[in-house]
Amino acid sequence: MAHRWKNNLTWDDVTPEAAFLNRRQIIAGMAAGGIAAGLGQSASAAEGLEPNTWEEITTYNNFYEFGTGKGDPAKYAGSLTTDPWSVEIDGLVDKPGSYAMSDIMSAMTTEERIYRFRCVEAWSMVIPWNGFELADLLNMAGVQSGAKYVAFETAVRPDEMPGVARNVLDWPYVEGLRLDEAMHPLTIMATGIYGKPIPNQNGAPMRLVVPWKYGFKSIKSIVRITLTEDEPPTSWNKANGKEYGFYSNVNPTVDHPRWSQASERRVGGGLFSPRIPTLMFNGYEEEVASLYEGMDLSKFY
Ligand SMILES: Nc1nc2c(c(=O)[nH]1)N[C@H]1C(S)=C(S)[C@@H](COP(=O)(O)O)O[C@H]1N2
Ligand SMILES: [Mo]
Repeated sequence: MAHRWKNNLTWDDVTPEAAFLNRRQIIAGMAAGGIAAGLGQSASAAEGLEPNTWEEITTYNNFYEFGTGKGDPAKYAGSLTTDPWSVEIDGLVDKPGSYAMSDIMSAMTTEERIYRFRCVEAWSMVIPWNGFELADLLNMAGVQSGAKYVAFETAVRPDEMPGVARNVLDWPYVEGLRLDEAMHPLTIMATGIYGKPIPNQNGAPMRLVVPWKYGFKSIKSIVRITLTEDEPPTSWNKANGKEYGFYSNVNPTVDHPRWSQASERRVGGGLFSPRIPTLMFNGYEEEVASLYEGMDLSKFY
């Protein structure tokens, strides 16, 4: 299933000519008046030039089960046993049960997806994931007609996760998507980065990636996937429902109560790099806007 999405950056985008262009000039040009003239296009081209380094992607993380510091996951997640691993797929599916990760990997075809990744805290990266479409996994289990949502759950292992001793969140970390969001071709289960197995701090052996939503929707180290009729609870919404909604679509026009979401800091951009404008649906508007037709996005934040 090798879809080529217009906004799915690939290594083909990294041309010598493009690399020659001065990124700051491109961004300054956009700010000076390029916004109306197809910013999405030029922005994705300009940003696509610089996937973040392996070092940046694997040492600046949010994975509170291992601590709340950005460096904690890289320090402590090595202790997580990720092999063997199994994922319970249950609820409204034809074939509920415990699926061994090794069986999932042999059934799925992985491909590379270079996606923008935008944390609600207003930092961002460009990450070359390897993975497969969540739809393929859900279809393997057989989604029943009554299913409207998909709930996800992360492992809780106090012995291996020093962060769960503190009640910064209710454990396990849980997340959810509407079924159409889960089945969207941009939604993937990531099992690798830069062609290598995904490191524990990034959510080994399998984590969700929903590139048009804030990063906290992309739940890590998944042990359970449940098809439900009702909207499932989600960790950050439970912790602070005024600040974090169920949808959490990247939206530069809907600010977080405590900070602006209009721009973001690209990790690794350097001390003097300008903040870059945040794009509607993180730059995937053309692909996903129709999912939210008629919805008030400031209400369903
Ligand atoms: N289980 C679990 N999943 C999680 C988190 C977490 O704390 N626990 N943090 C989320 C947040 S806030 C972000 S921004 C991303 C960070 O992914 P990364 O470390 O691979 O960049 O993971 C998300 N998934
Ligand atoms: Mo985040």
